[in-house]
Amino acid sequence: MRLSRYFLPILKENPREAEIVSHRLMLRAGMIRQQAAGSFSWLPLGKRVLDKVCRIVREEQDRAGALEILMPTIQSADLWRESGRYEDYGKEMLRIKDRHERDMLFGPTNEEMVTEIFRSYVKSYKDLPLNLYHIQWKFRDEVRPRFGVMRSREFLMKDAYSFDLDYEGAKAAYNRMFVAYLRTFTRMGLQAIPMRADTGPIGGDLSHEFIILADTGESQVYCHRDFLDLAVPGEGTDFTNDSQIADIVKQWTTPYAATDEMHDEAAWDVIADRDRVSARGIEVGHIFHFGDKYSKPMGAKVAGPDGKEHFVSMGSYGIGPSRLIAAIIEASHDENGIIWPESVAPFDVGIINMKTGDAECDRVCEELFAALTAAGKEVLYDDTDQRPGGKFATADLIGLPWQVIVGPRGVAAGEVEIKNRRTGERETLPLAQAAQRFGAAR
Ligand code: 5CA
Repeated sequence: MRLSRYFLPILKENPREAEIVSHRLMLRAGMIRQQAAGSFSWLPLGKRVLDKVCRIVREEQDRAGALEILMPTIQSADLWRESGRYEDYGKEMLRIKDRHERDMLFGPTNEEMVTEIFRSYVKSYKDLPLNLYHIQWKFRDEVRPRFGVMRSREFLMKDAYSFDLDYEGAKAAYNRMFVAYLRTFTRMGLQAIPMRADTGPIGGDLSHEFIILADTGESQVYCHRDFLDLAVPGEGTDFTNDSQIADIVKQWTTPYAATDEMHDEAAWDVIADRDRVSARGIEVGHIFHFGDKYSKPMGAKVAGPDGKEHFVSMGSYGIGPSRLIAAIIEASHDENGIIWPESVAPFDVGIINMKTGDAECDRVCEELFAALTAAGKEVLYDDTDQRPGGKFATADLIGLPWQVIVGPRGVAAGEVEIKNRRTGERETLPLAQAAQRFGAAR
């Protein structure tokens, strides 16, 4: 992509409304545009990151055996009357009437709708286990939308829903999502700690929040230092092996970890001072087991091996991709801007032409741009006529992992400079090697 043809509305000044660094940097880097309280458009740079985050989420859901579907955002109130949540949900639910005066709502979550799908088709335990997920916009009329996409009213959610014959099956499904979550967040460069959590309006008796430690987090959390060194399960994890998956969950739930609502002072007191981590945290994922809370009132049942009918045992599993992007920035930035982990960076490499219009600089940049693109790299080529200082500032602000800097002096000597955004390390390389460095053939 050539920057001269791109839409990257960079802000020079710090927007006054942004209280935390991720919100400030997302606005300054031209990733998002606020449209109303707690509602944002995703501009090209932001959309690329959102897509990469969703792709990782999807890959790990699929690996764990979940199946992707897509349900509508607007739901019928009647479904929610069946579960009893239409009255209970309160002001956070955006209620709408259609032209026939029928009560509708903008979905804050999808337990009812997915249970309706399930009960319409699945009648036998032989079709279980089943886990259906989608990635879809949600609306919650939050009292205090704030911090940009961190707590917004309209936000993207990956929500998965598992159906099993009994508690044992449902626990195995819960465990698979638990392990998938560990892998998902690690792949985005985040250290997420699973903590016992309150179930709120979703309900149920077993629940974990996945928390990223950050000073700007909205929750107070408590955990054992051991979590900081636990190894995350690798790509080869066998999600069909229930006992292996249960062992991983056991390992990750044995040290103490709880959010404020679930905090247990007695258990906390026995942990040595040096092992205690009491910090602020950002909730990026939340998983629930709630048994027959929805299947019973909504009549979702299957015939079991005993020939009897059983209400299915369910769980739901949420991740907020839009919030995750803010969390990644909170965890990875410096005074000059964002530092993207390679897995979610909007582009892999930025090429900075320090003297656009200079025939040799232009030629070298074009060659590099072509070679890196051919090597499968996503490249943002700054071919604008801004001064070098401005280009460097933009490159640091948008945080691509690598910068290739092409200036007249280097080009005359047959060299370019490569900068690693994270470490700040710079290296001067002969032209031919620069492209090879990013995997291009000679
Ligand atoms: N149905 C369940 C799980 S599928 C559910 O709704 N869970 S939740 O309420 O905990 O939300 C799931 C995830 O969505 C949260 O962990 C968080 O990452 C994200 N999320 C929730 N509210 C917001 C919000 N206001 N803004 C941005 N992301 C949010």
